[in-house]
Amino acid sequence: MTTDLLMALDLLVSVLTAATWVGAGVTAAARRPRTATALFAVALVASLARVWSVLALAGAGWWFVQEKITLALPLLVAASLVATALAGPRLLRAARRADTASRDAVKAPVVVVPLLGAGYAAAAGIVQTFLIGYPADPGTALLLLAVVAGAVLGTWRAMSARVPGLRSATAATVVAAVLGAALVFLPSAPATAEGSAPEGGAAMGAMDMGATDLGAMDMGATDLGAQPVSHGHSASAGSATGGTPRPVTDLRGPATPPPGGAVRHFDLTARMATVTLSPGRKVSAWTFNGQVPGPSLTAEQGDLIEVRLRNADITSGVTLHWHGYDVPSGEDGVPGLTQDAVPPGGEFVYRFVAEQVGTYWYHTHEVSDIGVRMGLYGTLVVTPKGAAPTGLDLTLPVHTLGGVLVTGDRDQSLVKQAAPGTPVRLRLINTDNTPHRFTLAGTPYRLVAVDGTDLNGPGTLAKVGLRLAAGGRYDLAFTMPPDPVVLKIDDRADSVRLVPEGTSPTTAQDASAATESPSTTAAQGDSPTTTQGDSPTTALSAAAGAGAVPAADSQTADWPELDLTRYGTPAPTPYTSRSRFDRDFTLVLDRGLALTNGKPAYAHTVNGLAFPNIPTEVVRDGDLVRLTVVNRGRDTHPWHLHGHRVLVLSRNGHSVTGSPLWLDTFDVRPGEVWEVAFRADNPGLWMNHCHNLSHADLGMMLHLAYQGVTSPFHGAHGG
Ligand SMILES: [Cu+2]
Repeated sequence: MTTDLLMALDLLVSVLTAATWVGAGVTAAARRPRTATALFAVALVASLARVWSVLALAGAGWWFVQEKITLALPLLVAASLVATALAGPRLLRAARRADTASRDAVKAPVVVVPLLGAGYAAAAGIVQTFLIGYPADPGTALLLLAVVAGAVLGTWRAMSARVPGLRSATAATVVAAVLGAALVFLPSAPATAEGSAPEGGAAMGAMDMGATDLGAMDMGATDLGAQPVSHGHSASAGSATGGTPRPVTDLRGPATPPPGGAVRHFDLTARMATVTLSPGRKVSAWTFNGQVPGPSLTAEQGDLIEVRLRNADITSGVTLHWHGYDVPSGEDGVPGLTQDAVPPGGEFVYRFVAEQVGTYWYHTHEVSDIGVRMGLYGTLVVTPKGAAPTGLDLTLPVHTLGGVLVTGDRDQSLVKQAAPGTPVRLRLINTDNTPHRFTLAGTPYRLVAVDGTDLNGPGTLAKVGLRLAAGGRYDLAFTMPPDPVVLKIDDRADSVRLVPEGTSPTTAQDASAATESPSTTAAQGDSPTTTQGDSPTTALSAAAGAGAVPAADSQTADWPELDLTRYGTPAPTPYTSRSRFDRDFTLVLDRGLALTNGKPAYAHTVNGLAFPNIPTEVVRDGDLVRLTVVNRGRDTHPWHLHGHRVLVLSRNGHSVTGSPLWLDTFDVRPGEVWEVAFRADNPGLWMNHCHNLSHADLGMMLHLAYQGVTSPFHGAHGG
């Protein structure tokens, strides 16, 4: 059973447990001994099932059960035993007789209070998991115990005029509550995470491994309510132990290209504009140069990319972050950390050498949840020196703009002609907050690159679904067959339709929807013939006239999802899960009550905390770093580290058996555990965050700081 399923099952069992204990108590109070006894029996079975489900979940790792094993389960077991001992015999006796006297007997406090108490204890465990999550600490444990004790005392007092020892019990409860609240809410000293000591092997699912990590996590737990550790504080903490402090503003790209490289200059102006997605469908957007996506930036490897960003009228400010591109830290575009956001009327010039070949994208990082959603993004494609793409090379950013799925700059099917035999490359970019599923029908193909990095020995694919994480990129390559090829997104309408040259694309759209390389062989489509208000579905059925894809291929929803960790062939990597790591960080992702930007919120948390209270991860230049990311929640978290690509070591304890996987964004689904590694070889101050930007906005981000690098910026929130 998957961890996700076990988590759901455990939740179901815990709800059943709480409901049946409370039900038994309520029916006993209502003088219905038979119903109460039946519910009591179910509650006992449910409680035992809860013990089983928690222990089963523990097999996935300590992170998934820490608060359950240290508090919820002991509390439930103790309360169930008390209820069984006190209420059990009386219920059974009354159920057998069922006369008035025994009916009256089961409404006595000695029966009702323990039954309800077990229900409160079970409910407390659920509340703890949802509101606090990982990790449980002594403060929250005391608070929870106080709440349960208070509820039991209150119930007892309501049922009986005389409760023995009420005063001292109440006093103890109040003391526990105050002590717990003090532990939870009083600030402790700010902290940075230095990473736990190297552990050697990477055995998964072992309890001792989790227990080791717990030691490191305690630091985070006691940090709740601490002052922000970021915005320069983290950096100065690092510099205290490092060499000469270096401001991040010194870590900039060169002014001139390396020998043989050209300067690729681009001007981007952020401004509000209305964009047309299809005839009749206009959307107001935040744009670069009046268009969404922004201008397509292209360069050859070794060129100097120089981008002058101006802000016309985006009042919240704007920056440029180069997603997946390992630029110098001062060019990374994180407001409040590497620069100040560019205000209306302001400008900022970014310069960096195009060292990485492949498919990337750029977007604003100021109030990025809104900014990117509104359209402040574009594509960046770098090709090898002197090897301009041949054939048809399409860059296809996929985005939800104004509630409509847009491929390139259109919400309609894009139709292209290509001569059979033409090499085709489709560069898929997910600029949304959630994953998209791509299918390609009509031809076998290869997934040749992920997040800009070529895969090793990618095999031929057909009839599979490709799930692309938010922020991620896939490059698909194939040779144009004599029949049409169809790319679908989320198994809905045709997104891109390639038809053999000579076929009449009767309903072809304007071919400008995607970025096209200069060498493309595709012909321009006819002028749009669709009428206003055409839905994508209509466009699909109309476009079907351009040549039929075999009927069997149209049911793409059934196609299995490609497992990237098993695709392609292995190749040597500079480090493996058996390497000795200088730093070891664990990020447990969850939801819970936490302060984010000074306000209490039901936040997306990392180790129980939210930005900016999550300890900054500190590394030294040259460190080999292992990052373990655990998802305890019910949302998918596309994890994204700036400035470095990471090598996937394992997912859910299984090593990568296919091509080495170098990613800049990896989708950590509910219940998953990812181990990734990277070499700290790009000094600076970096964001390490969930690329579901609404999650990041609700606290799910932290900083990774190199020792000795400082930031003069204290302004914006860095999101
Ligand atoms: Cu997330």
